[in-house]
Amino acid sequence: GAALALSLTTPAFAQKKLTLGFAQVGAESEWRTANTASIKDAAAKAGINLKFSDAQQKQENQIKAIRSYIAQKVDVIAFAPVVTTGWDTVLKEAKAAKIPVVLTDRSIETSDPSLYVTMIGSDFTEEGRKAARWMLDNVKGDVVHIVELQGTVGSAPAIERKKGFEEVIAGKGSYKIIRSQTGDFTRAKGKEVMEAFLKAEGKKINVLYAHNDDMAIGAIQAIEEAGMKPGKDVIVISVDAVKGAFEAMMAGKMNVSVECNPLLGPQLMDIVKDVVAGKPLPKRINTKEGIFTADIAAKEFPNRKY
Ligand code: GZL
Repeated sequence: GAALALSLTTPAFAQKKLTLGFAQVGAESEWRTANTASIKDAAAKAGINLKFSDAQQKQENQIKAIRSYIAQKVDVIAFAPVVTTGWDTVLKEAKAAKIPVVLTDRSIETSDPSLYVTMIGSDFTEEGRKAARWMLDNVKGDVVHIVELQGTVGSAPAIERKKGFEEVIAGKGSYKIIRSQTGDFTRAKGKEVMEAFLKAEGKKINVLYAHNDDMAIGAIQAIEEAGMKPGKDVIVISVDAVKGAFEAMMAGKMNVSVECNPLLGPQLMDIVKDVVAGKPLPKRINTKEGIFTADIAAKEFPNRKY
């Protein structure tokens, strides 16, 4: 009848514009800044109406933002869970409101995986393995003393980057993690904790393994202020491969950074459209990423997008 004909001919611009509610972790690192830019840019390009919030790395703020998106009846909710636990209650509220949820970047522990449609992000365990494999191939010695700057306590990247690294050095008696503490993924905290490591262990430290470049860059300042040469006296192994890491590698102050790709925006918008269209999606979508060493940093730098 006429109604059917009308609906079939409704022009694209008249179709309801999709609204995505995104609850971001914060703005703690270069990685996060690039991730936010990618999401905002991709939403605009996809013609998706984006509601965006920054939780300053606090879970209660992310939960508040998700509740506000439920109240505003957005079409889809997406977020990067700052920590892995404590999400079931608010995700049940989203399910009751029939709003699909997509996880980005970091995963969660949940008693009910049906509470989210899919998770798009990096394999952090493999990132930890890549960091350790580079160290075994490039740092030799009868005893190698490692200090570790962990990411945010309870976050998937911190848990899994630690696990992957330790998996590879297990059984290699000469590689020893002598200090390990969180620097909360920030430059300031990374510097502060590295100062404490240096005070306690000084020249005994051979390697720094930092779970992200921002903490590594803060630690590099602490190493220099302690009169040691980062990249030489202390081998610096990091993760993310953001611009700051390339600059440190070109200056000879960082030895390697394992890439963690923040540019999830375009894939996320495709997922949002697929979810609304009711298309089946895999539970886990991995982002592609490599590893970058100081010797190729200058050549690769011009190609970097974040
Ligand atoms: C990893 C992301 C981490 C980055 C940090 O996907 O969750 O959080 O490695 C960021 O730089 O703070």
